[in-house]
Amino acid sequence: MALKRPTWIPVVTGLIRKGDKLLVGQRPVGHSLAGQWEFPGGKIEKNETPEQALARELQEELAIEAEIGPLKLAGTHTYGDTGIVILFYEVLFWKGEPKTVHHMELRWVTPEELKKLSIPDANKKILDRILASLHPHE
Ligand code: DGT
Repeated sequence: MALKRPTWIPVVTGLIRKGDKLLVGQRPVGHSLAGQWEFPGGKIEKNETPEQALARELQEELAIEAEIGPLKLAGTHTYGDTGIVILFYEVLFWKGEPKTVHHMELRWVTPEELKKLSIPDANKKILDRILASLHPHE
């Protein structure tokens, strides 16, 4: 059987931290994975670096001016014919207070709370690694 190759889409997300909490947003109705809790971010557009794409997405989705920190880890996932390569950046500093511009709701959650939420499979399968990447002394 000939396998159909997925088209790969690069996605950037922010691990936006305040103390031991992370910011997650509930994906809006009308988008894929509606109702699931995601790390804010989105697809990299043409002529953007990953960091520029993430800064733009955080401005558009949360109305904050973010300083994009280090790349913490990457993951891959396929949804049917589409594959995503997802890059997770740490974000520790920003200007403004995150606003619900794009998501249905925003929440600051502890790792334990995050484990109980419905999150995209792309994130669920590497959640332990995502959380471990945030430990200050590895
Ligand atoms: P779509 O997927 O065609 O409905 O388009 P958008 O605009 O809702 O998708 P966007 O720009 O958020 O693209 C991110 C893609 O990556 C989307 O297919 C969902 C997937 N994804 C998986 N985990 C995450 C995550 O933690 N954050 C974000 N932003 N996207 C994630």
